[in-house]
Amino acid sequence: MTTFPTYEERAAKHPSPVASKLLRLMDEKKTNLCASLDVLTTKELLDLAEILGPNICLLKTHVDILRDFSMENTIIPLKKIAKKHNFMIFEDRKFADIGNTVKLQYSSGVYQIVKWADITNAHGVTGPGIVAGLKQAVIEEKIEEPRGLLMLAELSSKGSLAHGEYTKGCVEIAKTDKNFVIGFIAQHEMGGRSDGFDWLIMTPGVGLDDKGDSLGQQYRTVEEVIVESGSDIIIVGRGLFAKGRDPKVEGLRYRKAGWDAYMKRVGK
Ligand code: BMP
Repeated sequence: MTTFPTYEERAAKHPSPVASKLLRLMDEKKTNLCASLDVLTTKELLDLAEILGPNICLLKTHVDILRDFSMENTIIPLKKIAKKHNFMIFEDRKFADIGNTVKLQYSSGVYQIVKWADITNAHGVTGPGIVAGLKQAVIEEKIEEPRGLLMLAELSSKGSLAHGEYTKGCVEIAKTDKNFVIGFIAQHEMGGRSDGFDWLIMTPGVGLDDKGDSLGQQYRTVEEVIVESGSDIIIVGRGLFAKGRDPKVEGLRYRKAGWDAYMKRVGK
């Protein structure tokens, strides 16, 4: 049977400062839960961040959904809450253009993602220039805090075209920059820790009560994702805060489920 190293062991050896910081935080805080907050207003985002903060390692945003986004009223307070509760921020931007365009999208416009998100992600459809372009934004903007990128290797939605050769191609693109690319949004492990790579696998499409939604989302349980598929981080959205759910209660519940599954995986 394969033995899995702990988050702590991986943190100590990881070549990426972002991945290392995240793995250490997960170990110290005892959580592998990422809250995905697709909400319409800054108030809802900040309120949920405050409630869920103690139970999460990572908070995932889609800032283009917010009706009232601003650096001053959204990002500055969100960063304060992240510091207070010790979690990192992942903007789920899903970049998908040529290198030069994504460089501009990452650094400029209304959102200036490179300035505040520890982690962002990209599709592999345009080829390795996407990694180089995003990395150039970090360098040219002289961002001092470490930044990390996830490649979208597989998707949770029904009928997704991201599988087989496409997924393998994403792994090859990830290998072009092992300090900047920290892992994958995926449904399974991507080659484990072979060849000197220690990819972080973050998995959306996780739900303990529902099987999916009416628009193609498909949910798997925490146990399926962490123990059977070898993922590192569960990404949970509506399972935490949909109408009728108490985010405090659900935050604790998913955190415990995620941690218990991790303990089982590492054989503790
Ligand atoms: P929910 O748990 O409410 O279904 O939300 C899932 C979140 O994860 C959404 O923000 C979605 O954009 C994202 N996501 C996903 O559901 N499946 C993927 O394969 C990739 C994603 O980023």
